[in-house]
Amino acid sequence: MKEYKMLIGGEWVSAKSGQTRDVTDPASGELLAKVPEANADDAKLAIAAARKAFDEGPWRSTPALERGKLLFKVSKAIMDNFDKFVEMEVRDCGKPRREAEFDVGDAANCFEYYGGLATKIHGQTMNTPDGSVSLIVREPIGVCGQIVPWNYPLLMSTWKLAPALAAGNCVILKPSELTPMSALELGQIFMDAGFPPGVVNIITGPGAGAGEELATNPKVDKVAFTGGTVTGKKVMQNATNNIKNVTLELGGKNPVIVFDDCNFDSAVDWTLFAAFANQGEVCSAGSRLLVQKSIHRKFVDELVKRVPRIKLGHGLNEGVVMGPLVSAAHRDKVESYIKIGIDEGAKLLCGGKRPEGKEFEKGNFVEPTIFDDVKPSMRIAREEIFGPVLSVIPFETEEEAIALANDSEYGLAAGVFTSNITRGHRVIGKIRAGITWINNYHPTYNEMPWGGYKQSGIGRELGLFGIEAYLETKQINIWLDDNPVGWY
Ligand code: TXE
Repeated sequence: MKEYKMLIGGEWVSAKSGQTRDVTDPASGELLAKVPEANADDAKLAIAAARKAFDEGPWRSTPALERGKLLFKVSKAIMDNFDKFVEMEVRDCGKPRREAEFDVGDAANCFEYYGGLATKIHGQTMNTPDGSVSLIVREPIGVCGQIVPWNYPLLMSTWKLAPALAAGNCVILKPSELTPMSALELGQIFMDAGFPPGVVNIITGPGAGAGEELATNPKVDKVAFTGGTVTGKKVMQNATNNIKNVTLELGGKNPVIVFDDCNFDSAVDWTLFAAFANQGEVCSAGSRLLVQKSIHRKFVDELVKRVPRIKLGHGLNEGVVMGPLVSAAHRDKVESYIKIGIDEGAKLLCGGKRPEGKEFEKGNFVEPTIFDDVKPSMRIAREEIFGPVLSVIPFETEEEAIALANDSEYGLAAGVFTSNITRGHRVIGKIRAGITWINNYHPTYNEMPWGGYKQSGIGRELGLFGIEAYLETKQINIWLDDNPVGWY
């Protein structure tokens, strides 16, 4: 058990109230750590530290090359501590080891990517009509509040920190109260790398209080949030206080469309991964399977046949590819949706319950669950469950598949399986979603923009778009004629 402090203004501090929160392993209930329970007062201190570092500190004038090199150091330190981070992520949020390994590697690569981009922030020059020399320059936005969820603690922290720092901002990061450990460990890496005090502040605490303060406080220039759509709406409302720049990455009810001309085996494999990777606790999870009627029965039978290959258990155990849900409360929510699905008349094909056996007794496990004959109007077809629950809806024509796919308040991700690439392009072109795949699902690239249409969010993270989200734009017009114009 480790006792953590949080990082404010370059110092490791306790919460002003002295309160702490227990962090437990969702697979075993084991106490892992105690972390400070920040409230709005602590958030205000962190905001003041970031404000001071931005307004008075050396960060804005630190050459981009130096900022980039510091981010390279962070990347290297993550890789030097690869196993430690992997184990921590598995224990903290319950993911299987192989997925934690992807996350830690991706996080290191993301810091490296944005370290490289720090020196590639360019402005423009314009030929203005009166002959002035006109420049467009890019500047950091200022102080950024960054609020991240519990499903990818290290990676979501990274997606927020790396571009913001590359662009020259100062930040206050708040990880989820359920999974704060890797963000705090990252804090130590920032200190060791030599970031000036106050440039990176990390506070741990709940959304009500600490999180709300980051969204509301007028000294914060931007708030970037990843989490549920209901919370995202609150963050956006609170951000109107001082018209903050806002980036939101919210929920999804993402369709996977399988046509009868697909590569059958590969489509089955990816469909299971789409739905059940990270226990389905993924905003981009392919949780709605739209499958063409001509192969519906065969496809669903094959899915069900392969489900027993999904080994549940503690993510550190050999061969485990599905861990527990993050908390007992979240398991209750997922189980309530399973009950809703049964009550609505969907056909439960497999799962729907907790696994039996001693190793599962103390964890928040739910078996991979597939519902067939789901009607598009059912709640399990419309609402984000955020667990290992797949809803299958059969369709007949391409037009019907597109209409069903778009029949959602969300628009985060989508997948299409077909061996007709023309059809693949045509269908994806008509789907209102920001992240799409043809003939696979989930691979995510630091170079590619991540974010959603409709109620799945505003703005994009990652890639060049990700650094854009942390830059202001200024025009500078230079008059070259010394003679008075004679206006008056
Ligand atoms: O997330 P919240 P919760 C979805 C998923 C899940 C549901 C609720 O469907 O079942 O959201 O999960 C902070 N002001 N996703 O309640 O509330 C909070 O402390 C400012 C989708 O765990 O969105 C945490 O740091 N901040 C998702 C972060 O917001 C607030 C990932 C996310 O918490 C706040 C997670 C407030 N008023 C859940 N209230 C995705 N898109 O990946 C909470 N927070």
